[in-house]
Amino acid sequence: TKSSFKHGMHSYTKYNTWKTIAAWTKQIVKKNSKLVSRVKIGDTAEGRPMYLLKVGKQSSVKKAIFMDCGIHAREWIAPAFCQWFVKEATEKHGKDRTLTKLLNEMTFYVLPLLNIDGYVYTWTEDRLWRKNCAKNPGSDCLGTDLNRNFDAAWGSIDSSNETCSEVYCGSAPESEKETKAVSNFIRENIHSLKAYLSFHAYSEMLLYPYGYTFEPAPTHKELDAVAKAAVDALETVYGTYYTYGQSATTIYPTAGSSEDWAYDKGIKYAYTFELRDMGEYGFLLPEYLIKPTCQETMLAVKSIANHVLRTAA
Ligand code: 0X9
Ligand code: ZN
Repeated sequence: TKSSFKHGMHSYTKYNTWKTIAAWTKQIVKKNSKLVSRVKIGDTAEGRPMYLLKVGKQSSVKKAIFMDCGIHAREWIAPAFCQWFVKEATEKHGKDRTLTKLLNEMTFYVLPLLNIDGYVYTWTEDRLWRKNCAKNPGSDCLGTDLNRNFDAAWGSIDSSNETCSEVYCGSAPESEKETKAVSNFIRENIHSLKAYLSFHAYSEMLLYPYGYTFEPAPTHKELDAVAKAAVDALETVYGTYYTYGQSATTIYPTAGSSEDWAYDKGIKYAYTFELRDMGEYGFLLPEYLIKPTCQETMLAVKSIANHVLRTAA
């Protein structure tokens, strides 16, 4: 078609450019208007539109799950998963029992690419770029680590005030347009939101709050049980071994993450996924591994969503 010629052909088993992903968000709505709609939640520092896909059978207020992919620019498998999730929803609604029930009774807000400017930069300038690309006044170094910029113990642990650092936390909580857009959307929809899932790579881990303190979260027992069930489901597909646990102790302590912030806003089921692999390819996960990674991750997401549907008030 004309649009695939202009933007490059979209593929679920390849890494897509932002242009292709943006065109895809429009196409998928056009082809599945009963199940998917598109909302612009803001603009990036460089002025690109941030598109969020609302996925699920349209009806009045339902329990909702928010998913962010690609906070970190170089973690390409994360946006690939968000696209895969929407594909599965549109192809399997009415066919897969579990997914149909979930989509009928819940809304999934899928942000396929949070850090768009950074992602574009990984295609054009530096494949291993992590932060966004906002200019830092008085500095030659670009960017803030958006997963240090949320208003959760901001600036305390594993964050830097140095603009050139990979974990620069920004000039203030939510100083970045991308963080602000997500936080505003969450605040506006807080009453329906029951879960927040943040997708990263790599390490094969499922993490829950807190990252900013070694104190266990008040509901850590339930968070742990739900994580265990999700990881067990994931492992049934290819036997991929995931570890799970509190962020601060399982990976390392970090302040200002989206997961901790969402949890402190009262979103009970807040998780960070570190997708494949274990470091063999790391951020450069080859395209032939997109499909198995997404297939197994689907089972974990469905497991968490099922739990949310059954239990969250
Ligand atoms: O450092 C991060 O932001 C995440 N790891 S990554 O390698 N993808 O950069 C881990 C975040 C874990 N979540 C919390 N600490 N809350
Ligand atoms: Zn990351």
